[in-house]
Amino acid sequence: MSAPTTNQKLLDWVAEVAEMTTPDQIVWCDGSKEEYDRLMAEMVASGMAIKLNEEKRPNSYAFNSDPSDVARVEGRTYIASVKEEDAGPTNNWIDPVELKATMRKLYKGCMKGRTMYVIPFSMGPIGSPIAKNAIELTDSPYVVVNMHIMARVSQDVLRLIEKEDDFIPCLHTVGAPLEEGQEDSRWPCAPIEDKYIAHFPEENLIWSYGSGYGGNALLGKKCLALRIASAAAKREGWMAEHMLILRFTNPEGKKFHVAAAFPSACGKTNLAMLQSTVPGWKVETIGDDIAWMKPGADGRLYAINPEAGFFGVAPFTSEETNPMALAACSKDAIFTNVVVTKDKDVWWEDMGYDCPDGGGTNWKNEAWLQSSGEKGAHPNSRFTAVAANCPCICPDWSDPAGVPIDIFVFGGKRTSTIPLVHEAFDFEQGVYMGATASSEPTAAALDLGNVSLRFDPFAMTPFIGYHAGDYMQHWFDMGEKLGDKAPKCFYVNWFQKDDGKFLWPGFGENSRVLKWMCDRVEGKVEARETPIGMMPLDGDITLDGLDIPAEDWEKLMKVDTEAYKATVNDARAYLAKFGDKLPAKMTEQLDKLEARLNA
Ligand code: GTP
Ligand code: SPV
Ligand code: MN
Repeated sequence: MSAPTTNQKLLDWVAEVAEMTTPDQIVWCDGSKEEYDRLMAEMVASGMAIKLNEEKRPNSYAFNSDPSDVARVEGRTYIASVKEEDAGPTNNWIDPVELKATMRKLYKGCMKGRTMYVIPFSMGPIGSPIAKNAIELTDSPYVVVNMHIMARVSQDVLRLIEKEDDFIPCLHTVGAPLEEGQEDSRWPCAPIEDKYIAHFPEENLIWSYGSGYGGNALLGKKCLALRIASAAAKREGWMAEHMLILRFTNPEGKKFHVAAAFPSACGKTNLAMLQSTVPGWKVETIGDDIAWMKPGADGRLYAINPEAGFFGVAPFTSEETNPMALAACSKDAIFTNVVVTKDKDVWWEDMGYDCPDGGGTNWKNEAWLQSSGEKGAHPNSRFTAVAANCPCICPDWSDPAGVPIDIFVFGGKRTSTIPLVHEAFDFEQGVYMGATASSEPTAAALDLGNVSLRFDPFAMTPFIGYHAGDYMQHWFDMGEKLGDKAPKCFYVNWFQKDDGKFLWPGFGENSRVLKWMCDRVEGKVEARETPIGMMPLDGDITLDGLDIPAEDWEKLMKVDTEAYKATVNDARAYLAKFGDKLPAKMTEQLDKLEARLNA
């Protein structure tokens, strides 16, 4: 196939990679439906994909990964900046020259027996001043079809690359060359010790080896839109954040835009698609995972969603918890590591009903019965859904200008200590809240080990492409730049438990908390001052129609001073590792909080 571009830089890079990786053929992708259907048909024929029941789930497919390749691998993820101190204490670092030498050895001949796909894609609306043009080279057809949904794949991107002579190169391989006559495995990948998810932030370059799953392989997402973009954003004065974006409209038609940062598997997709239970208030989704934000001409902060689809956690997605996500994947969807039922539909744990016929094929591609008590879907099983198929997608979701953010929300999964909601006194305390956010680990990363709690600044720990201390300083700097136009900051915790039960019903009911935030932005309600921030007065978050005993509400709203003091000590110990890169404003905030707790 002749290359459909005249850009020499791109042609040279493709030729150089092909020479190193020796694929059997090169296919230039165009993002068309014909291409999608052809690749799916090939994968169905090879046994990698399962075509789902056309009546129940039109145009949809299921995949089972290798049991060793089911989530991001943070221990194998590297920020290879030229200087080690620029990667900072939260990232793995290897000297870029050394890492490239190691990876070149692995890349040598790694696409033998396979096709190398050239995927031109844009993160953000094609041609938008905030968007980025990129090329992913991959030997995984699964990656190609997922990129079709998650990014904007089009030959129009090649025209922009020709015009600008610029693109972000993203190289990916599953790391499993095929010898002559060797039969392929259902989900080829490399052993964990050979996997590398490598970023070279000074060169805007991504090299990924050995995994075919999610953020390890769909390089537009975490690698480009967060790690590489966060480093570029620091240099260029904008923000790339692990945040959902939603629009909340009140009965009078006034629109509020909320960007919220929760760690992986802590509720972003759910909040982004929330079905409001507050009469007259409505949520529309703009993004569920990543926000790119720039100050606009009016001095406010404008956000776009750089993605075009949702790569969402399947388990627990039900009619009751997230009907909009279910609707989004009712057609044109890809499912990875869920149960395939006997009539070729999908099922997962806590989908709201038992598995039809009592079982099917589990995520390991084995016959499975629900009565076995074993989980049928992997806890990090995912759906890939077209954003435009979501019934509550915001009509302005792909407006290249973005939406002005009024409210930042931070949070994580904490079964104790952290109340349902509190508000920062000012933006600087908001930055402190975001920077000391903490969460209990989830299934979204493979190798976090046996930790009970981790600090996860702005839910970005695994995604900051540079020194986390400089990143915190960047937040303070953005606050100064935005001045009184900076969003108001809040901290939430939907996950407090008592006797193993959630105290707060969560999901749609979280709209009650969002409404309180909007009332605060408008100055409609007063709040009470506590050592940790401003909290709702009784009655300002209505509990009508909820069955929450008074003592539970008290627990949800309690500031446990002693537990908080312990948290401050933990935060100090955690922040100590930032050394002289810790912003002075962080220490100031710690001291102030401690003084308020001791008062
Ligand atoms: P990533 O895609 O990994 O970044 O995850 P995410 O932050 O989008 O998380 P998601 O919305 O998929 O939620 C993860 C898990 O949290 C699911 O099991 C949800 O059911 C659960 N969850 C989300 N919101 C709530 C809530 O308000 N209350 C409770 N109890 N659980 C929730
Ligand atoms: C996350 O882990 O935060 C995800 C899934 O959104 S992945 O794309 O695999 O990173
Ligand atoms: Mn995420």
